[in-house]
Amino acid sequence: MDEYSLRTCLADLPIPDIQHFKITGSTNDIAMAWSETDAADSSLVVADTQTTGRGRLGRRWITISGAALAFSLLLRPTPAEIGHPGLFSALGGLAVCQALKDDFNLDAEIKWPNDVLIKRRKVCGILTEAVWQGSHLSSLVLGIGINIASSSVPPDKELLYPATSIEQELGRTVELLQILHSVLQSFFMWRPHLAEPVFFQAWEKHLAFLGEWVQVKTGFTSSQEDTDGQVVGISSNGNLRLRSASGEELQVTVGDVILRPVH
Ligand code: BT5
Repeated sequence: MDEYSLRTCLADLPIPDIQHFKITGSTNDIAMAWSETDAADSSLVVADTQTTGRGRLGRRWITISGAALAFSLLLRPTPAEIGHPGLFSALGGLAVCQALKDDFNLDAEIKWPNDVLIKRRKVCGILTEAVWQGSHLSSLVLGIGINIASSSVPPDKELLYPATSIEQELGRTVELLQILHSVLQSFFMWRPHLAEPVFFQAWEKHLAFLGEWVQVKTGFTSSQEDTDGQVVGISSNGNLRLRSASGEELQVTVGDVILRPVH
């Protein structure tokens, strides 16, 4: 990707400034450092490849140059948004789902809290990180990685969950920049609706495993505390709502969702 095409392609979107790297550690790190300056809301960092791309809990995110998208939006939350930092990953997920539907008629789903799946394989990972000044939330960095070409899909030994790419699902090549534009365009379309009923309706419409029995790994330690239940929906603060075998409703605030293994 060259910087001129990037700027030209995104010129119609409300993005005040762009930093583009052929190679960098993590676009989230660049955006977080940028947020310490007077960088404006919706500034964008894009990289062709990342050497230390990351997921949640210090996990690694792999970005293959020319085959994948890796970008981060620096967001200065408005007073209306500031109370909902936990909903931005879903906003990113919704933007990706909508772009894939509008451009390619691909049906994608959001695996709570932060993955986008096509046919139950991960095509996109999202990491939202907050920058605090004392107790004030000064910015949010919304990082999105999308597998475009087949060569972007890491080998199985690197994966916790099966992965795919847009080209693998479509069976033809696609333009990286076109997808970046579509995702950002739908992000800006959805952003004013964050936390509105229509936002939760759209999230639930795209929610993976709705009505199915899942296991949510919430422990992250050797003594995993798993929560089992049937997926009911999303709560107004972005928690995953489950119904237990005894019919009780549970809410999960953090974790990794898998279909419940059959014993
Ligand atoms: C995520 O975390 O999926 C969030 C990934 C966010 C990446 C973007 S790229 C731009 C920005 N800059 C960054 O440094 N990060 C953001 P999590 O749910 O914890 O999943 C991480 C797991 O996904 C890893 O442990 C691997 O199993 C798997 N993985 C790594 N690279 C992958 C890829 N390219 N495609 C599919 N799965 C991958």
